[in-house]
Amino acid sequence: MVDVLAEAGVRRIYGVSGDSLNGITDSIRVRRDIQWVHVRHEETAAFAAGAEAHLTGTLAVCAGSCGPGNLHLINGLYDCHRSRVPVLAIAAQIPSAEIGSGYFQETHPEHLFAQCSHYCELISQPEQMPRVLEIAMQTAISKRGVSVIALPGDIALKEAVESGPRLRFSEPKPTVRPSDDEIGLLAEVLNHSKRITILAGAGCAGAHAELIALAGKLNAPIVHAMRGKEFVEYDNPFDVGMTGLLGFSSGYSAMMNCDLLLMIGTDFPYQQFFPKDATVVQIDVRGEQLGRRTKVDFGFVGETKATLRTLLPHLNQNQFESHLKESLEHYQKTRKGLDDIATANSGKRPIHPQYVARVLDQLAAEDAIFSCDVGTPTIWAARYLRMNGKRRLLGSFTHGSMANALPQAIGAQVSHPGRQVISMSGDGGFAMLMGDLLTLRQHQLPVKLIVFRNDSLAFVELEMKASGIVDFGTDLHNPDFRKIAEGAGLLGLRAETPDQIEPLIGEALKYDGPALVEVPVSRQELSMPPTITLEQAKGFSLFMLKAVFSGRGDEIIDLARVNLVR
Ligand SMILES: Cc1cc2nc3c(=O)[nH]c(=O)nc-3n(C[C@H](O)[C@H](O)[C@H](O)COP(=O)(O)OP(=O)(O)OC[C@H]3O[C@@H](n4cnc5c(N)ncnc54)[C@H](O)[C@@H]3O)c2cc1C
Ligand SMILES: Cc1ncc(C[n+]2csc(CCOP(=O)(O)OP(=O)(O)O)c2C)c(N)n1
Ligand SMILES: [Mg+2]
Repeated sequence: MVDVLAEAGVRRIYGVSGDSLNGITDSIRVRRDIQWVHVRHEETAAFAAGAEAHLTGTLAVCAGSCGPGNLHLINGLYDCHRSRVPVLAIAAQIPSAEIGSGYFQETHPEHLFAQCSHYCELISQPEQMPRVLEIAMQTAISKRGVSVIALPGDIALKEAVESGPRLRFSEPKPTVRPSDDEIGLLAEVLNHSKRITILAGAGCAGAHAELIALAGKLNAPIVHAMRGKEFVEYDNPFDVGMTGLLGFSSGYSAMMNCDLLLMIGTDFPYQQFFPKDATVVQIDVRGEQLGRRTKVDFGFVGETKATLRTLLPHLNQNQFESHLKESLEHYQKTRKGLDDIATANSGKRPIHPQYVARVLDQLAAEDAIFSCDVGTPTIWAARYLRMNGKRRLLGSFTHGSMANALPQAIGAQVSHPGRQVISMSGDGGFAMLMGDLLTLRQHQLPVKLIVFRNDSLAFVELEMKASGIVDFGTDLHNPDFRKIAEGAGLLGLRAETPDQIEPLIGEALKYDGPALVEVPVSRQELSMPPTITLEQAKGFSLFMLKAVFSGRGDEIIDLARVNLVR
């Protein structure tokens, strides 16, 4: 089994060992070409493998021992599967003769992982190997997502019957594009439209030049969806920002004010941000994605690069410049508005998280790899990190799980030893998988952790406020994170005032080893959506009423101070 993995280019397995995994870990122990990356929680292993797979585009592997060991993988595997990154999970199983007896640690991985995998099978005899493993790997790679093999510890210790891998071909990379007739139809629809907006997502990876050429031909502003940020936003004269609750108002209005919306490689999930009257055209490599999020008038199956390359010669130059011009002007205003709040606040507290993100963006390396926790760090990353084609951005954008940033940073750093890796952690998210701080020292991983300490589950608090609920259950009584970092053998730093942000982040980034910077940031930073719906506005006033009734009027004043009086 380990031979097959190594032959396929797998260089490491993330996991926590256990009796049922002994066969595998013992095989790894004696060889140099594959590493066992020992983490402190299996969820970390799955997120780390997902990060590696996202960054490299190739198969990454994690493992958990029987029962609770592999059960801990599950949330991370959901994230990998939903983000469509190729990950193989080895779920060790109890001794084969005990299956079905309610034995110690017995679970049924084939059932547990069915929903977060394309392929999930039990190996019950050596003759199934390497075929079942190879099917699992092929499925993870070709369908993009998770495959799981459940392997009882006793079977793993048996002698192999086959002597080596069966499959030796390289990964197939066919060209997929719409038929000539469909390209003709697509060109005709685009050639007859005036105000066109492009919504581009992660499916535009590797097609930057084609996308820019398309926008030029169509005079179309480009709005991006969050997972498309790292591939779409940079060197892009047509960029008008993101849309969605965390988006820019310019992204929102470019989508709402077009006659034709051209969706390319995106699964942007929020229906209310799609225009109601525009013609919608969608291009996606997966047919089942067409029309999933909004009504689509013309759907095409194709990879972005191949499709746009074939399409471009058929397009006429769009002559209507006003939509692009207005959208770009709107973007400049929005960008300035966001930049104006990312200030040091004349050295006074509270520290604005936007400022921290801005400084991080300015000081980070040209090819830094960032990860951001679900919660407000996702907002700051979306709005203040500048991508450039070399930088990368990891998050739990589709599954939306907290505590993703540190584990993803681990996978990024292990698989990219020379690169600067920065985790933008929430104080809630960081604490959730904080045990893996120890992994940074154990494996000498020079990850830089920036902990946005707002002493709350601030994103949830914001959601509660916006829906008119008085926030509850969101307080965090935090420890001294700097001391925890020091205790774990990291460089621990804490910024007290805005003017310490730059020097301390600079010091952490230069430090030759893992470092944590704890930054107390204001709790009540409103990350207002690009447009406030009537319901949300109502929600806010209701919140204010309820808060005043419950004697928390001081908090409203605080909220106003942070957001209005800067
Ligand atoms: C707290 C939080 C808040 C969020 N708020 C926002 C927000 O305000 N705005 C926002 O945009 N996102 C937001 N997100 C992220 C959001 O949930 C989605 O994950 C994101 O919008 C999807 O981005 P995407 O469409 O680029 O990527 P995906 O969802 O990964 O979609 C990519 C699509 O491209 C297709 N594809 C892949 N490869 C190719 C190819 N070669 N050619 C053609 N097609 C291809 C795929 O089949 C898929 O349909 C938020 C997430 C969190 C955690
Ligand atoms: C595993 C998990 N639990 C709960 C949630 C709901 N949730 C979303 S964001 C968030 C708050 C995150 O808090 P923190 O990491 O401190 O970031 P902040 O928003 O405060 O900056 C919570 C509880 C979730 N997304 N995932
Ligand atoms: Mg917090």
